[in-house]
Formats: sequence, structure tokens, C-alpha cells
Amino acid sequence: MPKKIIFLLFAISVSIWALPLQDVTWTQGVNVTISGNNLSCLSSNTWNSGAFSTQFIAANTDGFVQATVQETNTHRMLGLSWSNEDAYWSTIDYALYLVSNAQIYVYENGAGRGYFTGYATGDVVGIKRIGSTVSYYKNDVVFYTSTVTHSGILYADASLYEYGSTLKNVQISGVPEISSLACLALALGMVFIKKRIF
Ligand SMILES: [Ca+2]
Repeated sequence: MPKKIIFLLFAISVSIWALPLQDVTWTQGVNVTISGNNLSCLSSNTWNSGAFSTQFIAANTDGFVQATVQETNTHRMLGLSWSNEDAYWSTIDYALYLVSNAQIYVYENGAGRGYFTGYATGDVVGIKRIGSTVSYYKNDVVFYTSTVTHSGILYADASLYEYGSTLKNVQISGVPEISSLACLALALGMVFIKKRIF
């Protein structure tokens, strides 16, 4: 294969897997108000409110989901899951649990991993996957690394408890998308190949 074609195919493959940070688009909302990338709970003191992201972190790809804390006196979980079983807290594969006493716990598929740190309004909290290792962070500082590895696709998953509890400005990284650069490379490649053949 000509070197130019190899280069173009390489450029296309790199561009298709660009991994920008983007706002989560929520779907499968249950008892929540969805406003942009924000969630607000409509249930009253029951774990029957949640939503799931349309985007996902690609398999074998580094990525994260994070939110900016608003209130410090409610219960809600933000996490990563490979599927959306329901809106309940215990079906989130990797859940960062913001508790009403301003403490952060971690739960994974319903199994408690413990208490790790406090939180305040304005903190950015999230879960990231590097390689196959999943860890939890606050303001870019990791406070717990999971012993359960995962290398497949992962979606943002959320569950909220009290009426009015929120998950704000939820963002995700590691999402595959075809960028404009990929489209340009693809167009140039098509022109180049056409000239070579015809
Ligand atoms: Ca769920």
C-alpha cells in the first residue's frame, strides 16, 4: 500500500477517536427533571430517581465522568455503569456517593467501600478509568482506587434520593466521535484514492 494512503488511514483513525470533554446528555430519566447536563430529583425520600447518559467512555479508553457539587445536605450518587438496570443506587457499577452530612462514600454494585473524605459546594467530584483501573477523585485528587477493574464501555449513571437534590454540570470524557478533522482527512483520502485509481 502506498505510504500516503497509510498516512491518511492513520490520520483518520486518530481523528475518529478524538476524546474531548463534553456535557452529558441524559436519557432514561426516572422521576427527575433534566435541564441540560443537570439533574434534579422529583421523588421524596426514596431511591427511585435517576438517569443514564447517551454518551459512553469507549472500551479500552481512558475517560471520566464528573459533576460540580451544589448542595451539601442531600443524598445522591454519580457513577459509571456498563448498563442501566434501573434508577436505584445499588445497580451503579462504580458509584461516588454524596451524603447529606457532606461526606463522600463509595459503593460498587451495592457493596460499600467506605467513607473517604468530605465535600463542599463548588467541589468537582468524579470517577475516572485509566487503563482498566477505576478511581474516584475530588478536585483532581484521587481518594480511592477500586480493586474491580473494567475495560469495556462505561456510561454515566445517576441515582438521587430527596426532592430537589441535584447533580450539576455533569461532564464526560473518553467519548468517541468523528471530528471535523476526520471528515477532512476522509475527504482528502477519497480524492487521493480516486486520482490513483482513475
Ligand atoms: Ca441506573
